[in-house]
Amino acid sequence: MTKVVTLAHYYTTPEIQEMADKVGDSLELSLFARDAEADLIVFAGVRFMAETAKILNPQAKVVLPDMGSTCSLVTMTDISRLKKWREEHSDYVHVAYINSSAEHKALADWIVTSRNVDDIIAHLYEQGKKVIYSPDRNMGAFLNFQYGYDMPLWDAVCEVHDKFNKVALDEAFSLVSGDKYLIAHPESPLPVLHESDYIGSTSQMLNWVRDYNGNSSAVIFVATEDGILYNMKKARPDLDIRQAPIYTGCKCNSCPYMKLNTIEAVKAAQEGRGGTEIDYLSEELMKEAKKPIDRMLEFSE
Ligand code: CIZ
Ligand code: SF4
Repeated sequence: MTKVVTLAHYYTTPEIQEMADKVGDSLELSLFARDAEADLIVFAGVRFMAETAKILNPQAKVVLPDMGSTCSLVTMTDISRLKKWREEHSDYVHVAYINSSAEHKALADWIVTSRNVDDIIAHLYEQGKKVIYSPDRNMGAFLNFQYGYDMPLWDAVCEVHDKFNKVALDEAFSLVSGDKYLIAHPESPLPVLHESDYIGSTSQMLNWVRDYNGNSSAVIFVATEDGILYNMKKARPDLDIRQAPIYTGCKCNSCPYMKLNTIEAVKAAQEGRGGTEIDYLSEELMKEAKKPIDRMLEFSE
């Protein structure tokens, strides 16, 4: 019998999360995939995550339910331009966010996630290194601001987080008379991060909500993809947790790529009659892409 393991990212719909053996953020799911004893891993997330899973567990058959599940951080990054940028900064250490293609990772010295990026870059600066950061411009701008770095940044954004804005937030805040909090993912623009009470990865934001022990009538606004609200509300049904607004009537804090993981597409992948196998990465590419990931894991684990 084929042993199937289904992984779902927090940004998929509640129905998809219910179909999964494990729900998590991109790093947690990749590590789970690495250690999974499965014949088939169905990765209900986006393509760069399924590629990372394949790089970490090349023996496994990894299937993405819908190959359209890309990410704007990937599609906004032209690899030949990135190569040139890397060459122009040959005396720098290239740190790349895990939200990047396998080709992108192969051009990096370190991979980071939103959970370990602060510590890894601080470690490099302590060693007197100069650092370039790709692909997320918002995250890079935040790190430069927060720590006084001057890292040259690649110019790509998450099309979901980049839409959060201070005007809509201020309007929403003005309608709440009592206590209010904003928690945000660092892929959000700097003016939004300046307004935030807490900035963290998806799992860290979830933990913040879980552990919240302030005024129980406070409103908690969340600036990240809307899928996570399901887990937050499940963890703390007693709290008033709301999506941070983008602009009136807009539901655009939903990632269109994550939402391609429909019930039908995931079911078809689980039954071996649908989805696309991640089998297009050459051994050489996987080897090169794995080096900066291993460096991160050695540092963080
Ligand atoms: O924006 C994303 O895709 C994120 C935050 C993924 C993750 O789990 O780190
Ligand atoms: Fe990419 Fe943004 Fe979607 Fe995450 S939420 S997969 S960063 S487009």
